[in-house]
Amino acid sequence: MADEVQQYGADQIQILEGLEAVRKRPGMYIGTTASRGLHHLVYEIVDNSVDEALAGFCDHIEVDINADNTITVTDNGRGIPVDVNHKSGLTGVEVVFTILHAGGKFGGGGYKVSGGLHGVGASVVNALSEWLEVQVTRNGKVYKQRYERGKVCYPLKEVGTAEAGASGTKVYFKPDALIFKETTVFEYDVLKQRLREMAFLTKGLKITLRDFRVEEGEEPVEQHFHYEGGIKEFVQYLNKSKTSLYDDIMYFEGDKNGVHVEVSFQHNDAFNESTYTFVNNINTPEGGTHLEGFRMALTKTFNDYAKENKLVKESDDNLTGEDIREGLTAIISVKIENPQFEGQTKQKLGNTEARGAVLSVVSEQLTYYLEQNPAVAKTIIEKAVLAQRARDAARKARDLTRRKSVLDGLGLPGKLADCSDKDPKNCEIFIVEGDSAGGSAKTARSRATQAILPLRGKILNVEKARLDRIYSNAEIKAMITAFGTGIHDDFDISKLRYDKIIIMTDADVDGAHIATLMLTFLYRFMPELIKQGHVYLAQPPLYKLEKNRQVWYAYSDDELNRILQDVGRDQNNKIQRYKGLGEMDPEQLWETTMDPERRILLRVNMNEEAESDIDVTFTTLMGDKVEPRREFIEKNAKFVKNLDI
Ligand code: 28G
Repeated sequence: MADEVQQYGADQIQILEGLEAVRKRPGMYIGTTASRGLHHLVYEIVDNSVDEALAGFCDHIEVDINADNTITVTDNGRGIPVDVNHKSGLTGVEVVFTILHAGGKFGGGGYKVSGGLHGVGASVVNALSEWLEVQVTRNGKVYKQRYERGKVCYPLKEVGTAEAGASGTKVYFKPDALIFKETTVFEYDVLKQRLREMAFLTKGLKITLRDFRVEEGEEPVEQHFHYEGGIKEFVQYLNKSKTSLYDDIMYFEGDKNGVHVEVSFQHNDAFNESTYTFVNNINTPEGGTHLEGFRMALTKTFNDYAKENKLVKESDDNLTGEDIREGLTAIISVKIENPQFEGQTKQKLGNTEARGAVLSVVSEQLTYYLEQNPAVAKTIIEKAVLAQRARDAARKARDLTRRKSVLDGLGLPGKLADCSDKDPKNCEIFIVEGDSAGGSAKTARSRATQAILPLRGKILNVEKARLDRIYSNAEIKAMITAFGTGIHDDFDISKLRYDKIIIMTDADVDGAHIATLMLTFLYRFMPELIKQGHVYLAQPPLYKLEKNRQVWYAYSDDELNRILQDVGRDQNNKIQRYKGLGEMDPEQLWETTMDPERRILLRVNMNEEAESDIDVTFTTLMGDKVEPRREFIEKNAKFVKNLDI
């Protein structure tokens, strides 16, 4: 293709040097060249379409994952300008795809620091693609240009006439395997999450996601995301499997100090808060000024209302923000010209004008809403008053446990059979359902490095209990103490006493439920353990097959069938179905589930990209000779996907 490349002027050389820099240090521009960075390419292109939608000219974006893992993004906007800009001597299209805009969108840490109209990421995507083709429909004509690893293959050319009134942009690209060495395979669910979020954040916008990687003759997988209610529907979606405290979903919108503010929220009967904040459609997991403004508005408005309407006594303590936010699901979305991102990972909004803007939009409109809807106001305040009382009780309970040094890891729980090795890196702890299985596990374990903590019966569902009950729950206290890290503000991962925390429950529905409850606890109280990959699920077998003094274990019905196929179905087969861990003798438990050389563990992952989806996904971690089991495990691991939903 090189001979087709245009004549180089000084400008072109500069462009090539710019895109060359992107190829040399891709991490600087997309954060990582692992799977996350690969998916980032799609968001960069889609961002440009979303910007066109925000400008009011586009209402449909289609994203296709083609059969060969290339991507096609299509929008029905105005089409990127095709005329030559006199200053640069380039067409608008070429500017968008070849000029690396000053500073780029990414700070030193590789995080996006500016969303803005017609974002600057397209040239980065172009630089990191083996090839990229753009097709623009505009002025009744269709234009096309192709690039290879960022280099222009031919000048923008007219390739046809458009249908009457049609306009838009289509971008078709193949991520460069030389850059994305780990993987060039797109994950449908990852794209789905982000595109759904984009659709929630841009009301009225239709986004279609299609996956053509299907068996021959089958229809592509296809999903549509389209929310006329925008973030109000986002809140409804997040609360859909919860019991809301009232029917309305608050929605406030306004402009102030050049900040566009949108806020939506609703309370449910649970106790945790789920607030997600966005700046120019970019998630800000560390919050910042917009979140502060929202919290100030909520605390002040509800306290004022409660006092004025005598729902609390004048002499009572104020409700704290935390009390008012108990059970709150909220989305805060601001659009701002020059967002400043702060904090370690640049995920925290710094613009002070955003604080005032959110504070004033929410205070004003919420005050009015509460006056018009006294029943809703009363419901929320009553819940907050209960939270206030529980908080007092919890503080007392916590102080008590602290004094006993239980949470400092001094007194280990009596039920814990600890390991002898004191180096956490070598150690693992099995959290085992039931005393009898706990007994087998204690016998079976490798004493030096494996600790066993048996838990009795179902553990407390922390989603359905207030802090005072949680802190006084024996099973939860035992876990906290055994891990050694403390929780919440006291959490310190460097004190973790085991490298692996392995949840070992029966391979049935009850066992799955118990595992879910434990994961819920870990997720809410020690999310770092999950984020840093310390949490695992053990995989006990479902069947034992004996034949002619040989033994096989099967971890699924399918696997049992496969084995039976191999060994032949006849009366010499002795098949035992394990109803629980307790039915295995220690030796079997060791062989099948605990022996690091032979067992299968699932590592629990948290998807930090789309945290609003609160999903927990799994990857497999296996010993040798277990390849056929993978499929089963991946399917069955889904039971804890969407813990929160
Ligand atoms: C399908 C995948 C990605 C886009 C537009 C539309 C305009 C535009 C895009 O302008 C600004 C300034 C001059 C080059 C703006 C069209 C005003 C009037 C646009 C997209 C850059 C960019 N008419 N649609 N960019 N110009 N869609 N979709 O990229 O120098 S990018």
